[in-house]
Amino acid sequence: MKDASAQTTPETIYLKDYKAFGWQIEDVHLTFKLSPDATRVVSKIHFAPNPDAPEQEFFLHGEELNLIRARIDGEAVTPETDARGLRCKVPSGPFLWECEVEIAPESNTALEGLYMSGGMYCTQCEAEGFRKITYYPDRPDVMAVFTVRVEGEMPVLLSNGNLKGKGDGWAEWHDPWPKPAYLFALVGGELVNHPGAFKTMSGKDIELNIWVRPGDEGKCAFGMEALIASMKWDEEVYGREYDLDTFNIVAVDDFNMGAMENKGLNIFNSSCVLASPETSTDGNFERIEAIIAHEYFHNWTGNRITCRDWFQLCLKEGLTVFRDGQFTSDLRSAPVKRIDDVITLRARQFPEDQGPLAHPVRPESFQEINNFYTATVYEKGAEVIGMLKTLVGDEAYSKALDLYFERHDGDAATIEDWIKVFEDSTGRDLTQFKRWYSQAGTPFVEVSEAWEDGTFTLTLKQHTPPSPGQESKAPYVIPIAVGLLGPNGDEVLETQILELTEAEQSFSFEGLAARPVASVNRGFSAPVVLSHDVDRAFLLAHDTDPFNRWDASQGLAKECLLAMITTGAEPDAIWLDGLEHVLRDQTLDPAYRSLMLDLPSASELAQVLADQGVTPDPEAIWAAGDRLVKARAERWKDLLPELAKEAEVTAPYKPDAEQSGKRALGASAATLISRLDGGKAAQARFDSADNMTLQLSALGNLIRVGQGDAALAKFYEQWKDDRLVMDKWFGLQIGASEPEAALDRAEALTQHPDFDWTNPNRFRAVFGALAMHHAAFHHKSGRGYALLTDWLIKLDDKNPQTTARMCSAFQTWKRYDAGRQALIQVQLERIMAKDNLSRDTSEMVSRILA
Ligand code: 0A1
Ligand code: ZN
Repeated sequence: MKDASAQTTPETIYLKDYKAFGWQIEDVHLTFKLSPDATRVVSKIHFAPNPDAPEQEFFLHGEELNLIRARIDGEAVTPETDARGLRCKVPSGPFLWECEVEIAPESNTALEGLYMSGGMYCTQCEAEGFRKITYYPDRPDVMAVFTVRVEGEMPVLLSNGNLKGKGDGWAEWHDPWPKPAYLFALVGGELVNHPGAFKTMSGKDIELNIWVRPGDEGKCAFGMEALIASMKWDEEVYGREYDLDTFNIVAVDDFNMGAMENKGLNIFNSSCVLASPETSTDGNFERIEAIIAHEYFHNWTGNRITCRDWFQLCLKEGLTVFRDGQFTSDLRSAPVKRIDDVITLRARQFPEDQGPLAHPVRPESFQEINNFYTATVYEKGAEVIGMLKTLVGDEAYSKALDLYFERHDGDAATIEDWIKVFEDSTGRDLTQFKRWYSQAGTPFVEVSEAWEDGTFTLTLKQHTPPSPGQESKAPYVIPIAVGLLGPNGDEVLETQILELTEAEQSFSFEGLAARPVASVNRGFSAPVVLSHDVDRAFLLAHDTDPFNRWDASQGLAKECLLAMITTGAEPDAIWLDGLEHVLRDQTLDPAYRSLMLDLPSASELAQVLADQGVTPDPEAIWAAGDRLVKARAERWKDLLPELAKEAEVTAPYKPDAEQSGKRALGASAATLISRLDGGKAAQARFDSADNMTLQLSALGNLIRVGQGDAALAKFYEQWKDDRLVMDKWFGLQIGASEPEAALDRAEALTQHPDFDWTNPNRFRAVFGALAMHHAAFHHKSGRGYALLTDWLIKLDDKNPQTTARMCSAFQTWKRYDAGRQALIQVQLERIMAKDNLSRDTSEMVSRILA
């Protein structure tokens, strides 16, 4: 029997309905008496009427709370409660609200609010988790100063702000900076700290700590270095200084996302902070550095200036992603970072923007805000800021940011505020630019050329296809960076920014001696799909813009694979020759050359085929990719050992850009070599590996050539007690296998005793790997779809957030043939029919089905 009440259509919230809260909060005092099944939370809050708000009933959010008592100005009251919160008659002037609730962190498996992970208490309040801790106006525009007393038997008791006192079984914290409830945090546990220190630009000494479970102390040093580097960078580049006495980071094993920027007490998924050379890959190190920076940078872009409402999420996320990208570019290689970002954008954001889940960078409605922590809000949000910076220039960008911090410090701001800062500081009208925030969909830009009497003309046409709820789109302001190359490959026109503002517009370049070759959208200056009939082999050979040189090769790779898929053509020799030339150029960064060797993903090829009106066949895409890899291995059999040799690292392991670039090139070469020698060299690399980067890439190569079983068993024995390494073991054997073997392995792994499916990292290790394995997931039998669905249905009762997020594996379903679409539809309908389906999953699946 279905529970009818749980299946009623969830309420939709609209941006246009925003209304300020009727009260302001002077201060909040919270006392926690921690207990796994009966934590008591006592709150004392001074409310005063908000003169700027419309009159309204007093409503506090509250979910899954057991109300023990409530008082107003010392008098007991009996509020009306329902599943969403509490209503109460309150005095017309200021009053003191006191309330006690009981909650059970032990049985909180949604990992939202106060929950337990490996015996430790921790919280996750963004976006709307605080309402599972106590009754409160849980909305980002209500900001208050918090004082928190934590009582519990654990030796370490943490909250936001500065430590005011502690004793046996208690600690008291005070955060002087007004903050919204989503930035509240509390941690209690048997933790050990890796300490650090930082002196700020004005000479203040800050105590730093990374708190971990005993046994993980050896994996904190890198995170601490990254934190210190971030603090320094934000002072030097943005003039932002840290503002508390202490900065704490805590590692938690059960976490739905990467990390959380709670004021002064960042909580991290342990996979995003713990690192050691033996257990982490170079990629893990780089990601950890970026996430630590991201969370730290939120202290200003997110915490000191927060969002008025959740529709403005990109205000903090787009800007903070943009800032962490600048940080990585400064510390490592800017071109490599740009290419990595575009790979992610094309793999994650473009499919979202071109499918049923498309939404604007600033959405206008939602049912469950947790479903909008998306690649569009984060990554496209950052691209929009990049475009703004390109349009106004570096200096004007810095000035605008100074004004933003000066004008809005302490505010809960909006995108309008953000845009106004740029308008006021540059004098530019940004009305049209703002469309990037309100229109969904990836723009397509078509480039055509004309050449006459020394004048070269580029005509650019923009078009953005319809997306859910938005049938027609107005033109965007698109900054297109263009350079021109002469016939001998020399640059005859340095990079210029063309501002495309019309649906169609022409730009002329006069006085040229010969017809040039145009390098368009250099550095991926705008997040668009470009179609330009250009001599890509020439750009691969000569482009001075490293991004476009790489992208020329990607374009050739796509053309080559499409021809192999659709006509059975042989691999394109001209492209492979051009690529070989780049690979042999030792003046180029090894990391860059390794990226040159990467092929476009199967999913991207499927999208390109779909864009051309051809229904993608996952089996054919897999077969063509496999044929191309073998052909490249054969063709380059002399070059590969040379690259492997050049890439050898003899110095002690360091996860810096230089060494990791070499290892990446070495791994690319080794992958191809393993296709020639049946895995002999990979076995030797695996046996002698003294770091995880090497060990894991060798293991992947062995699995791919069908020689992985012994190595997998050995790896398991070596690492079975390290949960983060075991996540890699689970994921890799699916990701590196041939399609049918990948499905067999995925099915078997879900029965493995170490498959702790309630842990989001382990769940994602298996199902993330399956969903990313294009040919396995889209196997014509439908096995991949059914397996994922079985487990999504199982997980939904425990953890709606992770379930909903993983449903996006189905978002591209309309690209495929009728048979596959029917198989997917059955699964999506099975999810919809589940009893008590969560609001999160229900919203995602209905949008995908719509
Ligand atoms: N603000 C965090 C991301 C985050 C969002 C939601 C969470 O739980 C539902 C957790 C973290 C960031 O951008 O890093
Ligand atoms: Zn963020």
